[in-house]
Amino acid sequence: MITCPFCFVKVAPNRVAFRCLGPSGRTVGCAPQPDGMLGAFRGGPNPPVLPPVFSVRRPGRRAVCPTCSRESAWRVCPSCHNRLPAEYCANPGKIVALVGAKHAGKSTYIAVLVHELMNRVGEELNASLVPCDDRTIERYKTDFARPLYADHKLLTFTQSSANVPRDPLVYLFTRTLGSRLRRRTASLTLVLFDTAGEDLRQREMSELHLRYLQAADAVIFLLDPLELPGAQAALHGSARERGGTLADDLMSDQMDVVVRVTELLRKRDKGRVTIPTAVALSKIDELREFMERQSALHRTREPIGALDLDDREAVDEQVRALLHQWQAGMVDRYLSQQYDDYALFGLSALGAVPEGETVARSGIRPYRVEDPLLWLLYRFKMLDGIRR
Ligand SMILES: Nc1nc2c(ncn2[C@@H]2O[C@H](COP(=O)(O)OP(=O)(O)O)[C@@H](O)[C@H]2O)c(=O)[nH]1
Ligand SMILES: [Mg+2]
Ligand SMILES: [Zn+2]
Ligand SMILES: [Zn+2]
Repeated sequence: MITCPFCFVKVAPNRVAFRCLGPSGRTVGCAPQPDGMLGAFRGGPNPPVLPPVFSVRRPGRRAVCPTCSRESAWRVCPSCHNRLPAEYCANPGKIVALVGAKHAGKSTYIAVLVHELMNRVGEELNASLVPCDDRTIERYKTDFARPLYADHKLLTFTQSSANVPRDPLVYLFTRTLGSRLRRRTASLTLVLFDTAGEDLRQREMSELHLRYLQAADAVIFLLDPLELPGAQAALHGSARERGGTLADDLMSDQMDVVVRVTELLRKRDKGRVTIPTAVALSKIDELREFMERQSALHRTREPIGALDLDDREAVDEQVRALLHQWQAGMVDRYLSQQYDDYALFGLSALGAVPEGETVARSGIRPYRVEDPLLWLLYRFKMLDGIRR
């Protein structure tokens, strides 16, 4: 079974469909036509116009279109008509889902994480990050990279919720492992929905988001520390005056998303959640001056091409201590009750507090954005852990 990384329907290998390549040059092929199924999946008024989808009795890597007889290797999901990349069919990766409440910093995190994985971190880990379809490439450019990296605009101000597409960005993150003689590759499928938080808060979670979480092999939660009761107070120098109560914490958007998603995962795992779960405080740049200088969250991670287990433990401990200090210890207690395998992180996509609607003049200097991913890679035995 392959799980479609777009609609998360499980597809038996013999049910994979194909899209005709259509006419090109002198080669005949079926004329493009509106694809209602793909249109319905993406939402919006105009369905894309593409050559038609067909299925064959025994699908292999290629199939001959029954209408025009042209051979095609363009495999698609029979349920949503999105392209199923060849590498994904051959080697379906672990699906990593990203969730967080509105304004937790998801868009910014996606923009910066993808950029880092393609550049600095990709190099360090000897890994590639490949978009799974053309739309991911295009949307990353227009909705994420251009506004943030070229125009230095905060993403909140460039996206109105009315035109946020509901299909995810999908990437394969692939590492080459093993010795020279026994090389193999292993992949993570990063499925990045930007709207998840808002939709997850609705009483009726959408079918798509339900399947998304049901298919996930790992979850990254983004929590906005500025929304935690005690952190606000810390920022305003009155940390000790306000005691957050349990009810208070549960009411917050941040926690609401965590609880909803957890309930769903628990149902799936029939008890405690067993998949590795990274819980990351975003925007940590805002709070660094309130942390001790020598602390783990003041250090940068050294690029050693492995997970530094001592550093990992130090960060985990510090974030736990911060949560308790900010009267958000409930978050940690809740996680420890519900999850077999969770880890705490602190990161900053921007690296500095933004100025109005633009990023800080010092530019985008991401801090520990890749940490959750390194830990997940380690958990999936795709990255070594070392003690120094
Ligand atoms: N200080 C700081 N603020 C951030 C960072 N990332 C996002 N923000 C702020 O949080 C707001 C919401 O971010 P966004 O990515 O749109 O959140 P989303 O609703 O989860 O997609 C932005 O407008 C920024 O002001 C960060 O790394 N540091
Ligand atoms: Mg967003
Ligand atoms: Zn699909
Ligand atoms: Zn055809």
